[in-house]
Amino acid sequence: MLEQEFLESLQRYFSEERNTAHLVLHQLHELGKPLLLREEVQDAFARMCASDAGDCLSGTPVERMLQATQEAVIDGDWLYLAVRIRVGRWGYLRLNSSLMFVEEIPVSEFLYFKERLVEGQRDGSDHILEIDLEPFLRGFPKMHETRSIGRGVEFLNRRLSGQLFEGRGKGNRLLLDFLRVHRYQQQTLMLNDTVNDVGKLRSALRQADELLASVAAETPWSELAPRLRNLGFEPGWGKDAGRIRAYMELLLDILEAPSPASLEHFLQNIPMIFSIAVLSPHGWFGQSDVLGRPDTGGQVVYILDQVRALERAMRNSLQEQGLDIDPQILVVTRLIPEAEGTTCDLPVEPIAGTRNARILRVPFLDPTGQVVPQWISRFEIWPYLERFSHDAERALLVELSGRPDFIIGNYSDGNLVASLLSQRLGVTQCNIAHALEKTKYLYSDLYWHDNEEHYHFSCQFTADLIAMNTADFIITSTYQEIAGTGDSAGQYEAHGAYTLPGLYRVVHGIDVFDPKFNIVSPGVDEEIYFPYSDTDRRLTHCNEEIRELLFGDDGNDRRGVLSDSGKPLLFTMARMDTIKNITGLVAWYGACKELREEANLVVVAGHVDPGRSSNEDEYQQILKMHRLMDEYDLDGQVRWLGMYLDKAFAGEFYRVIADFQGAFVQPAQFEAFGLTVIEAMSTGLPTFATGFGGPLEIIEDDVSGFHINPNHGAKAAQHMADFLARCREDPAEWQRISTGALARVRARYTWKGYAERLMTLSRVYGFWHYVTDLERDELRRYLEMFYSLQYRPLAQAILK
Ligand code: UDP
Ligand code: LCN
Repeated sequence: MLEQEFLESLQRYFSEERNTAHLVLHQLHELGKPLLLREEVQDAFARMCASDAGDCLSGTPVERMLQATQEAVIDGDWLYLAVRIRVGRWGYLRLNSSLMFVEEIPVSEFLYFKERLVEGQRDGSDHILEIDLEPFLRGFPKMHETRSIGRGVEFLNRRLSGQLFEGRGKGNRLLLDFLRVHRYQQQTLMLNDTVNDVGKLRSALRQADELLASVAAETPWSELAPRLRNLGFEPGWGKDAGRIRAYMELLLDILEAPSPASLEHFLQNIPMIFSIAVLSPHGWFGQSDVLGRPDTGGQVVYILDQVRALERAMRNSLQEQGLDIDPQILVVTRLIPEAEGTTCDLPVEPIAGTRNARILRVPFLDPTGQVVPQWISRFEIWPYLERFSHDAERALLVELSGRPDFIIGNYSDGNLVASLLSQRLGVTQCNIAHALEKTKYLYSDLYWHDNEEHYHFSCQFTADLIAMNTADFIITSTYQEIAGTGDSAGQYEAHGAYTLPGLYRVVHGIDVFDPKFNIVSPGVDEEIYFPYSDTDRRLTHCNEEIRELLFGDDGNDRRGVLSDSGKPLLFTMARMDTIKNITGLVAWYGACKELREEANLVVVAGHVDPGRSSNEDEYQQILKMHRLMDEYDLDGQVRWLGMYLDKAFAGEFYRVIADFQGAFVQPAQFEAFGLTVIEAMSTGLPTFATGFGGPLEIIEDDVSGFHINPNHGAKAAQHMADFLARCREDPAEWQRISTGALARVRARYTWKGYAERLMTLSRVYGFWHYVTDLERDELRRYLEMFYSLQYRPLAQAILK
């Protein structure tokens, strides 16, 4: 809803300043486009302001309206606007340039107008399935401040702990019950049956406190166990007297007068997660030789690093709690019999750098029960997931000898399977999107039909909607992933309201103010991506090979030989798909004389030989690269390596580029997060990265790197040339950004911090799940119906 005051001022303006208002609407109509994006509206408005008539527009409600417009839809005299007044706050307007009136309309009317644009006037019924999840969320705590977005757990703790412990000891009783449910296999943890009311718990805690005060703080649990057991305590309170006592005192404080902080602190250490299932069904999931294949990128790197960090955090925390338990983590993915030299045909594979984590592979079965032997694109996997979820469940239960304590979904398919599994098993579910496809492709919702054959977005967006609403909590790598910036909508925010014409219309899909959102940013493997200046740790044995790669002959999937090897190197590395925009960077470089003078360009992406590509998008990009190399005559200044660098080698590669006082460039049209950006920064390499997506938040412009606008390539190239020229004159400039980059990653992007936070969230949400009805049964039932009636037929249709 728009603010009443703003609406009234707008209406007043339309009646009092009819001429100017008419001019504005007329100019927008004159653009001759039925759909206008924010930038187009802004550009048009800037032109109006610059014209003679434009002076009087400044400071008017019309200016405010257009500044906040995210989307405009035009048909005849009608103009419909989606207006984002603040982060996460939307309103919808319709305006008529003949009648000169403006009014607020409901979101469904705005979406209906858009549908008509695509479908034309419908014959007969206008009926379309309308999805509105808002009624299910009424009465559920919701945040209001934009600064609270992504900090859901803090809000929930504050809000619910107050409610829970209000009046007549209900909260204490629930807490007691919660402490009595913990078990590991046959072993009871925390409290045994003798402590069956809050009075007894208090009394047992007091007696334990006296006992613990009388022994040395280092006295281990094993020595104290017989006496503490008599009081009702089981393992899980701490490894020694000092820790047990501190933990029990914390509980006494909570029973006396709880605070959100003490409750979070207490829950942080509850031994309740011993095994985790991480779902990532699609693609090639392996530990080597898989990166760079279609669909296989940062998600695999992320999960493997995440698992290592989680295992470490779980083990530390269990040890601190005095439990000799080996945590188990299983990454559940699909088994691909035609594995092409990878390990993707192995049913179980231990994960290097862990004690007990494994990849568990379960094949996709087709409707006749036959194993699907080959890799299939992530856009085609929808019909296999339901069956996969059952097969994976059986395999998981066997492998873990029981159900997991926590399920993490990854990407749309993993999140959907996580939803199915966690509902069947009654386990806390966390989602990680990695990249929400809807925001990656312009109008992928409105024109879903046109893309259906290739992308099956109808399935994916339906799966996303179900999974984001079933998840107990969602973690994101950045704030912008949830709620964007002051100017542009976030990836999740874009799922608030949209339409798939002819299929269904979503008037309330997800709310960025929902406390299920938490920002937990990933990190880099610090053994691999360390600063170039850590000379003792450098992999000097790689130097010769790297020099050969950079300056050796061409041929053998390499193109270009750098004629001046003394210049700084600009480096880029990514999967070669259109959105990564590697060809964009090559074109900017080719066209910028100054940049070509300052630096050489090194590209690690795709294949130089198009015959080696197995993917249409990559193939087209490769052909374009060759065209650009020819057109700009780049063979002496661009070194293109058609290969994937092994992880450890990649770490050293970034550092060698830093030795050359070079820079890393991430030129994507959109990047959901961008692991390469934090990798480069953590080696101390100044980085220029796209302003669309995660890098906008990772990098503080001109402090820890630079933002570039991929739509303004010439400017971006000049920006890089200017920086390198400044560095040439004064090496302190390069150092300034390099130091800023290192500091930024250390402060914000570490796996240790990630793992500790995620484990805390899993426990806290698990607790709230237990003591309140956060499960929202009505919503669950509604989504089950949506799954059966909408998702299933869409998915099954893919195989027909
Ligand atoms: N990568 C790599 N070698 C290569 C190309 C990429 O190790 O030759 C790694 C890169 O270091 C990063 C990941 O692949 O860890 C790519 O993740 P990012 O988030 O940048 O992009 P995505 O591919 O997920 O879209
Ligand atoms: C997917 C992407 O597209 C990247 O931007 C992320 O960095 C990666 O997943 C890991 O989350």
